[in-house]
Amino acid sequence: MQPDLFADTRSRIDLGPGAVLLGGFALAEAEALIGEIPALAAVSGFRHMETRSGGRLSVAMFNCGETGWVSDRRGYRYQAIDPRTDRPWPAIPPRFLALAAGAAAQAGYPGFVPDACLVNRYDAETKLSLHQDMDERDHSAPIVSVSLGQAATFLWGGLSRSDRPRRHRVLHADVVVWGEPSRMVFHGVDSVERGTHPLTGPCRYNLTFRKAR
Ligand code: MD6
Ligand code: FE
Repeated sequence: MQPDLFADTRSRIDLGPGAVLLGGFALAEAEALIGEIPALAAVSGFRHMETRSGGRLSVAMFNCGETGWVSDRRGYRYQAIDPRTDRPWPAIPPRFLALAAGAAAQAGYPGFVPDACLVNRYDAETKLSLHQDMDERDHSAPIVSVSLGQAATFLWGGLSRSDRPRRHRVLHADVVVWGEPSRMVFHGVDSVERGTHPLTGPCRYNLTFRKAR
């Protein structure tokens, strides 16, 4: 990892116990992270997954890692085989793993080794309603969520769905890490900002790292 040249200007926002927004944490690596996405997408591929109710998720996604999160008419789960290709998901690139481990360590979770990385693409107007990430078997590990490209509003609620969420702007290269006792906090994404990012155009990518098994 690059030395922390911008340590003075990076903001660190405590979201709650065990949860932090690391402003600009991925700046040195962001362009290289984005550069990995086309080759991964060529193996797996962005798709709008079906939901149990027959709708489609507005976020386009695929996974890399030993296991991956899927949604279809049977519900949500993790599986080692990509249902679109009938083959394993592509491996998590080493620079993804290094970034995720570095951010987790910075947030107080040393030794984070994710086995799943969900690659999300939010096109203009895409939102993700408040939810908990609860399909992982191991809730003792944190979640590491990397924002790339267009800025968006991240919603950070509480442990109850009715807790009113706070709104945090998440910019290119910001990383949010949350673990116990905030691991099951309701969160979401409200409105990707309009405009064109030099590295991603109109869209926002999000890499979400988990230990699922
Ligand atoms: C974010 N993403 O994009 C946060 N969760 O900043 C998520 O919380 C998320 O993108 C579950 C599935 C896909 C996601
Ligand atoms: Fe989530």
